[in-house]
Parts: sequence; C-alpha cells; structure tokens
Amino acid sequence: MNGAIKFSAEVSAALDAKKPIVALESTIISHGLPRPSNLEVARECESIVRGRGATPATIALLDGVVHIGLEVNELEAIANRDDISKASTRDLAIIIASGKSAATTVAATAHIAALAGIRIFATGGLGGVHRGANESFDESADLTALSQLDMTVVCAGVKSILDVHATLERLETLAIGLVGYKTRNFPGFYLTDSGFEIEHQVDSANEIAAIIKARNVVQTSNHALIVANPVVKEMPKSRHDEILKNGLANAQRDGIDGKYVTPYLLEYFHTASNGESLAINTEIIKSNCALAADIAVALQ
Ligand code: PSU
Ligand code: MN
Repeated sequence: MNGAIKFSAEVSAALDAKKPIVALESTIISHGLPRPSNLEVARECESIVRGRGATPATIALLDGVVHIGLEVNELEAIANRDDISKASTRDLAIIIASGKSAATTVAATAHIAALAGIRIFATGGLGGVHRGANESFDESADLTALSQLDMTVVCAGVKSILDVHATLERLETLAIGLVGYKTRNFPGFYLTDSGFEIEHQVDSANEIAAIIKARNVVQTSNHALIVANPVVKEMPKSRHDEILKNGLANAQRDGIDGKYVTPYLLEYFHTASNGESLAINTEIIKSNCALAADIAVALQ
C-alpha cells in the first residue's frame, strides 16, 4: 500500500509470516475511556493479545497517516493528544488528505483492517440503532460497514445506550452473522443479558474458526460475523437503567447529537457510576481481546 498507510514493525512481521493478528480500534481509547485509564487499558489489551499468541494491530490515523499497529509513542499520542477526532469510514480520506489525526470507530477500523487482510477484530460494544432513531435517523455506520466487510468482530453485544431490538433487526436485514459465546442471551454491554435471545450459541474458539471457514465456502464472508461475548460481572440493572435515563435526558438538554452522542453517554456513565461502568468496560474489552486472539490462533 502507498505512503498514506504505515504498518508497525510488529504487524508487518506478523503479516509476512502469516501469523494470527487481531485488529483493535482506537475510538475506545480516545473517546470511550477517560485518561489515564485509556492508555493503561490500551496497553493491557495489546499484551493480552500477545500473551495468547497473536499480534495486536491497533488502528488509528496520526498526522495524515493510517497506522496499522501503533508504536509505544503512537499509542500514547492516541490516548493523550487533544487533537484526535473520531473518524468513521467516510472521514478516512478527508483526515488523510488534510494531514490530521483521528481515532477510528468500529466501522473505520474494520474497513482498514480488511484492506490489510486482517479478519479478526476485538472491540467493546458495537454501535447500532439509537433510541428515537425513527425521528433522529441516528444509526451507527458500524452496521453498514459490517454489512460489507469480511470481518469477525468480538464484542459484548451492542451498547446498552441503544435500541437493542431495532439493532438486532438491522443485523438480520444486513446479513451480519451473529453467535453468542457460551450464551443464547444477547449481551447488553454493561449487562450480561439485554433481554433478547440469540439463535446460535458457540462454546469454543475452534467452533468459531469452523464458522469462519464455512463462511468462505458459501461466500457469505462479505458480511461480518459478530461474536457476542457477555461480561461476567454486570452492572446492577436498576442502577444501569437509572443512569441511562438521566444520561439520555442530559444529552437531550445539552443538544448532543451525531457522533458526539456515544462518547457523551459513555462519559456520563463513567462519572455517574463512580467508575463502576469504567471497570466493567475495561473487563469487556480485555475479555473480548482474549477471545479474539484465541479465534485468530484457532484459524491458523
Ligand atoms: N465500544 C466501547 N467504547 C466505545 C466504542 C465501542 O466500549 O467508545 C466506540 C466504537 O468505536 C464504536 C463507536 O464504533 O463507539 C460507535 O459510535 P457511534 O454510535 O457514533 O457510531
Ligand atoms: Mn450516530
């Protein structure tokens, strides 16, 4: 690829040797977690992936260059610099051409990972259909991106700030595959169970690897596969629902919309729960990184 794309030494070596690689997104670092936890979690995620025999490829844009795999100072920049915007797929070329910097969402990260031939991706919770989307039309570009990419995404379902039922319907329409990891209850990010069922349960990384191979045989791999991995220790539902209600009301009061809604609500959760949601979010990401690495290794 050309000069607008740079691989880290580690990712470049792994690609050459055809070793298992896991893509990691950066919006969660810049806009989903507060400093200084964001950098700590980003580093831990990378080391979890390495510890299970795969190579982490954290993806972001720095000063007009797409980075696939970040060096130590680059990961710090994504966590700590104030000029890191939030880029979805449509923003990529604009950020590159203007020499700016941005963290990549699930949509943008999956797009770049697929370009590089990376097929496994770990995140926290997917974007989806927002509550009130029938009026606001706010549906994450994560869904459209995943409807057209060969990617297996490990996540704790979709964020509980969303309209989960509408999001599940959209996943079906968009032919995005969905399996529950050791569960048939669709996880709700901070909650282990969103209240909706999943048809298919898998119980091991090997089973998921077999599905990925079968996707190639029947050529459904041009749409993503979601592996929904529930968090072990959830937030008490009554507290969750209370915080969410207040967060949504505050967002409306403050006129928050578009790409700012999700970071606003996550930040609201972290503050209002006195860090409880932060601890859960951290567990979610770490556990998803571990499973994604196991899948990448099982695929070899
Ligand atoms: N998962 C998390 N924290 C996050 C995100 C996911 O635990 O911050 C990010 C992802 O980058 C996802 C984005 O793509 O939130 C969704 O934003 P939106 O709803 O604006 O599409
Ligand atoms: Mn949106």
